[in-house]
Amino acid sequence: MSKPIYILNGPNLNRLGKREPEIYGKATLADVERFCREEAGPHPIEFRQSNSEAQIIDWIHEAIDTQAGGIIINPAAFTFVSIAILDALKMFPGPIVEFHISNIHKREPIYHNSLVSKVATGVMAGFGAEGYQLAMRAMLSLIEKKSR
Ligand code: CA2
Repeated sequence: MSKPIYILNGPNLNRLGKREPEIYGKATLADVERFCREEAGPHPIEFRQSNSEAQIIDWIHEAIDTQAGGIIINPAAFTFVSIAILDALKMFPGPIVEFHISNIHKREPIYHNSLVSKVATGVMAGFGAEGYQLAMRAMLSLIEKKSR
């Protein structure tokens, strides 16, 4: 049985599709979960969202303790400020894909310095909510390469 891929989403992403469609598009978080499940096929996934930093850290610990196959994480605003999430991710031995719906580098300077990028295997930004599918494809490929 393959090890599950964790898809962790940070604060405010539960509001996706309801505000600022010019930046984040019209897809809801439920649509995003569907994109991920479609791309993952039979590969098990754990799709989660929380507005709490502590909850996200606990889920990263869960991924470590259950030897998850990989983590795709959109830490949202925690990306730029959470040393605690960075420290938790450092303990995860598998592939990590940092994902952002918008191109954070095209935005205001407060969105430019990701702490999570320092530990991510790869970073994706600016492909819209559908980009989660690309992130899942990238993750499956990283897991496949690792198992060969
Ligand atoms: O582009 C992304 O995915 C972000 O991670 C989204 C974060 C932002 O802080 C990052 O810089 C880039 C913000 C998420 C806010 O979510 C909303 C959802 C619906 C409507 C408004 C905001």
